[in-house]
Amino acid sequence: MAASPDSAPPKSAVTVLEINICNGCIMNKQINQVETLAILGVPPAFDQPLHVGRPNLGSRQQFNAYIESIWERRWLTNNGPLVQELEAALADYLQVKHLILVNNGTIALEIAAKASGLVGEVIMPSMTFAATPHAFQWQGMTPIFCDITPYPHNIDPTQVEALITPQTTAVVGVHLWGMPCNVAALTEIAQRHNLRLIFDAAHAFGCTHNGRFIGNYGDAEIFSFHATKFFNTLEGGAIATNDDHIAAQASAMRNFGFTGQDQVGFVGTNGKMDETAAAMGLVSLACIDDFIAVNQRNYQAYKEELADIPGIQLLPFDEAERNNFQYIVTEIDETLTGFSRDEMLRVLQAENVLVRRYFYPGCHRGQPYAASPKHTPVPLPVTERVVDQALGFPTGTAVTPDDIQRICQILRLLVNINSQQRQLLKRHLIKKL
Ligand code: T4K
Repeated sequence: MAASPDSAPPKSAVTVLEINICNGCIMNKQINQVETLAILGVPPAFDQPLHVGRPNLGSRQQFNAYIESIWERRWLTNNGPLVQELEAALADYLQVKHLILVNNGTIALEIAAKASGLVGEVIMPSMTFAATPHAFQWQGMTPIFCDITPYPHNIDPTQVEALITPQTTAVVGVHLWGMPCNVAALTEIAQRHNLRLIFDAAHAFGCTHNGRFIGNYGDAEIFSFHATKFFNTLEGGAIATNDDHIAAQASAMRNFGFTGQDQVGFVGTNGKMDETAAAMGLVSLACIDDFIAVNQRNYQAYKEELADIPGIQLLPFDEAERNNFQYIVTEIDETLTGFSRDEMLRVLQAENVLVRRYFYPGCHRGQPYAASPKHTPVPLPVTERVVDQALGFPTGTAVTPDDIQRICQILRLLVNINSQQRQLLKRHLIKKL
């Protein structure tokens, strides 16, 4: 298959790079020369896109059987039997006293905030998905952004105290990429200032900290079981807590604040998980060890492949703990790679490797937070460096070690090309903007 004239690289680049778009090297293309890069107009390395967040699917047969049972029972939602079964199974898995399933991680955060009595200002990292600050802002609270540590990319406890004001009611840590926050330091600060401590553990289901599952720390922790998470319930989430009062409040709040039939105790919302979501959760739970094993295999493959590529630093998991390995995150150091993170992203996306700039440009630079300086009272230099350098790679059950080897061949080629080729490629990237 030859490249069409439309997709051929510009003539100047063809001449100087001596690009040779031949039939043979394209079908099963060898990624060993600049001219084999799809950004120059030849076909991509992958026929189908490789996604970050392609859902893991368990047994279709088992899922169908659950759907049949839902059909038979005519019990579709409102604390149905599958929701109750999944709730008990997840509480048991995490060894936590209370686990309250809800319909997504954002609602889990909103309910956890309300159930913990939060108002006023809440200190949190900007280096997170928009859902973290939005859940609090949506309820009339004020997210105050704090910087992160260079590794892991979590809220920096040494900076939290300076942000505490008389309006502060909580600190929210995010266990980004499933890597635990400095729980001890945050707990100490929260206790000393009489603040609530909530963890956004959207990425950290199945991970431990000091040998204990995430879900057991702070006043409450929340999970996301969105389709893109390694363990999913289609859409879904949960609040995990060992606090009986928070659990009772959260449980009622997900059901409009009903505390009994015809009895509304306080304001609530509709955070109920339905039976199909719970069915998916039960199917996913049956395969959770397999999903983690695949993620770990892929992580090891990236680790080995990236080891000899300068300037592409894989964020390591603490292998003394249990990890879910669901996010493969690197930091790109342009001074060593010769290409910026965004240039690499464009080269890789042209190859159908849909890498992601999670969480660019940082919540503090998005609305409504950018519009008011009150959200960002201090500079966030580490966050701003990381959002410019972080690049997330595809993993999960849809990705194989061969895919990873091929992805890393592209990276190796980019990092090792000579300066003349690099300049030409960069000019080409600029032209394509
Ligand atoms: N806190 C944190 C720290 C979070 O990261 C999140 C969510 C939350 C709180 C809130 O939890 P939820 O309310 O969402 O439960 C995704 C997810 O929508 C979001 O859940 C997640 N974090 C965030 C990090 O990522 P996108 O914008 O990356 O999704 P999208 O649609 O681009 O999908 C990613 C890739 O996966 C695509 O390339 C396509 C592929 N895909 C996606 C879906 C949904 C599939 O192949 N099949 C699918 O069904 O946000």
